[in-house]
Amino acid sequence: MGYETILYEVADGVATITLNRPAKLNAFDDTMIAETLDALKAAGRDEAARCVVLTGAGRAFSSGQDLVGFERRGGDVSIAEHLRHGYHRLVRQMVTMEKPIVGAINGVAAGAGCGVALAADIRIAAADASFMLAFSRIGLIPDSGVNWFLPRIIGYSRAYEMAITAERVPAAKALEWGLVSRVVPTAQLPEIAAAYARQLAEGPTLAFGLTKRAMNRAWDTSLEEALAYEALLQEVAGRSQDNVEGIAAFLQKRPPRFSGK
Ligand code: LHQ
Repeated sequence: MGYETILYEVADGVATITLNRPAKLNAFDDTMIAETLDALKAAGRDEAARCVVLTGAGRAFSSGQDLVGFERRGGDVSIAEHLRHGYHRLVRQMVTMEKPIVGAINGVAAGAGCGVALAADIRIAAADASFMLAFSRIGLIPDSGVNWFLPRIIGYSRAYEMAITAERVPAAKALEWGLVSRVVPTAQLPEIAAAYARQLAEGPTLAFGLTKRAMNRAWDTSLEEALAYEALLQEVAGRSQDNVEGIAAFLQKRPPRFSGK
């Protein structure tokens, strides 16, 4: 696919999306927002893609909104409209697509770049990576879903402090706070994230997708509703080829060969 601002490839069951404006630390302009959304949708549709890796080229994951491009449009631009048409669709697509998304956080994730990193299901960070809610430095509030994701992941007080101080949270602290699952040597991040994603791509993709749906729904429901919904989805998982294969493999004492269906 002919993208200008991202790289997209599907190999070994993994769709890799690389934000690719390294001279601007992968700041999001309109094209990069649209292309990332398009690539996520393509990965969602592609049966050959059973896991997604989202990462950045160069030394940053993403520095958030491209402030140069944005500022040049003048004062009459509606930020709300920009958010609704851009980041909201991106973040919603990430949360609703029923395949695991691994954020390979290779460097700083700032502003909306942090929002996009938080919308991934699992984050693996390079030792040099950091997370920064840069918004307050320019007199804004967190957006692109940060207010929803971050307190849920690290708790309100840490999230609020990150927002009002705009200080960088380094990878080691992010690990301690549960913001990332693993920290790996920077040079090895692409290889480690790819190997991990390949392993996930061999899993029961349908069940992985339904799990994502069940957990995301459960944030906003009562226990009773969550129990009812998981029973409904388990009925679907229980009729999958992978459930038959998983049980057969267990009984035959061999590793399962999941098709994702
Ligand atoms: C950039 C950017 C950038 C353009 C680095 N844009 N060029 C939503 C809707 C509408 C409006 C506003 O916002 C939003 C959501 C948001 O995302 S708000 C938050 C926007 N992001 C920021 O405020 C972060 C701005 N960047 C920084 O604070 C620093 O660049 C960080 C801390 C990320 C990295 O610092 P350094 O490692 O020291 O790198 P640097 O500052 O030297 O940047 C390298 C180059 O990248 C530099 O260009 P140059 O031509 O001088 O080499 C920067 O101008 C450019 N760049 N971020 N967001």
